[in-house]
Amino acid sequence: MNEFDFPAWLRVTHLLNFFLIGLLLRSGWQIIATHPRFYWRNDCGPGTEWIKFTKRVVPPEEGAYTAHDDELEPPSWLTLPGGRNPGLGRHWHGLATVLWILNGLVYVSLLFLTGEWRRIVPTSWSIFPEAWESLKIYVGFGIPSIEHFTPYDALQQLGYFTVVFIAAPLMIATGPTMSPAFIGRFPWYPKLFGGRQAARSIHFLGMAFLSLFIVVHVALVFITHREYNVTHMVFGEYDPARVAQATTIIISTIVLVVVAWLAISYLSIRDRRGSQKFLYGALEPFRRVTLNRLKPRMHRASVYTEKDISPYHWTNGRYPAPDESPEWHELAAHDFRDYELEIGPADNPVRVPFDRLKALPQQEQIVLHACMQGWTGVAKWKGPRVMDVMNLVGPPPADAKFLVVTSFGLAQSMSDGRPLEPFYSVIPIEDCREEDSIFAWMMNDKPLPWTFGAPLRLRVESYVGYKMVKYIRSLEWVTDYSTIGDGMGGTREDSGYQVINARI
Ligand SMILES: Nc1nc2c(c(=O)[nH]1)N[C@H]1C(S)=C(S)[C@@H](COP(=O)(O)O)O[C@H]1N2
Ligand SMILES: [Mo]
Repeated sequence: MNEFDFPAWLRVTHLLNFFLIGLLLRSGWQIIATHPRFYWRNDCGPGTEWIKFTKRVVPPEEGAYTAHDDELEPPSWLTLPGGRNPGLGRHWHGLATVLWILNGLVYVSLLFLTGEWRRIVPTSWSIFPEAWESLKIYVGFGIPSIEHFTPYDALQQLGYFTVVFIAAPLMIATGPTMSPAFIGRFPWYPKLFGGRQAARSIHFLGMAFLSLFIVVHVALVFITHREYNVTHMVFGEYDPARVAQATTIIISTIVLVVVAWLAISYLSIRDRRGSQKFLYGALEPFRRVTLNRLKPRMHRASVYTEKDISPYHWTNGRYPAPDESPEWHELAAHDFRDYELEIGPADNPVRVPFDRLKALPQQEQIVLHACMQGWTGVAKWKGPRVMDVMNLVGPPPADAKFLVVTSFGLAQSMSDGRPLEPFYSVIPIEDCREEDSIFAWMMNDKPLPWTFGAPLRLRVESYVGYKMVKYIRSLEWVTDYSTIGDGMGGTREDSGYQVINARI
């Protein structure tokens, strides 16, 4: 019927694409479940969603209901890996993205190198009237006759073109707006899409379009001239004698792929620590040549202004309950006037009075806070720089590699169910030196509210939110963190299986 064949590379990349898209969609849904609301504005204020997948109502008072409380628990047959595992979902999304892009590059390169691009790139404007004719036939539950398939009919060709050259690039372009490391280096980037939440919404709409496409596409393969499609897909050529065989092969392949998707979910849940380490290891080489090379910039402050400050800012991590930290409540009762920051080893720290921190040079920054769950908020933070505070007790020891920041507040859960330990995070020394790494004690021109980390909280703007410890009790330089907690570099890494001490 036409000069196009279905070479092996096309059939293989097509199958791989199917498998990888499944991983992308399912891990993407996992990420959505951690904050099942979509917005156009960066504030993410309650009631400003344009679509949401939860019936829960967010009380207007900040901190009364945390993002953690809002998380859904999707089943493992639906999402990757399922349950409350946003950390692993994000890891899988990252790995599937890398593999899907590599596979896509191979496909598109070969498409152009072999001249096969004409199969999906329309070369005449007549595609539009022809597609309109096709549409009329499909809508009337008819099928365009086989001469119109070169190798696809006009409507399908337009559909494939849109998927490969418009939707896929848009997904790739909006993805990095959800990486704090990327927007730390290119703070202006999300503005191209109308802001971080608008980009997230576009990414969601792209997902919805691709999902719909997949359903229609698979249906059409079996409905329109099935004998041509199935034999082409499997054998690369039309063979009326082998239609049944091709159909069986396709259906069993689909079943195998679905089983593989499910197996990956259940295996990840069964060994979460193993999956975390495996996925971290698999992605690290790619991070090394991409995100890890991005040195954050200081001009972030110029991207957001006073008028961008969010009227409502989501929270995670409540202030300590009275029985969790009587000490914190005692300090809070006196407006933290007696607060002393402990710097150094736990058995012999230097106690730095709050006033000395306030007497250091102060830095103010209006920035976008991005929680890895998906919500964002803009606020103005003020406080001394991390290195200035640390230098109060002398220069870092020669072997200092990481700063351990520990909270008065406790973790929400522990990986092995042991009694809750204080929330903490490990920050590499080079990130402490970043210009806008500060210990904030002011938020939006007022002393830090209880909910947002009083009396002192960390801000490292190129990080996802979970590294920014609130209610800071103590700081300590270490050379190695493998003996602290579960040894993964922080509470969220230990018990949330988040990415291990890397920029994401
Ligand atoms: N002590 C403590 N600090 C914490 C947390 C926590 O649970 N406890 N949660 C972290 C997470 S996941 C995020 S997104 C930010 C939220 O900061 P915010 O509540 O000021 O918006 O705090 C981080 N710091
Ligand atoms: Mo977070």
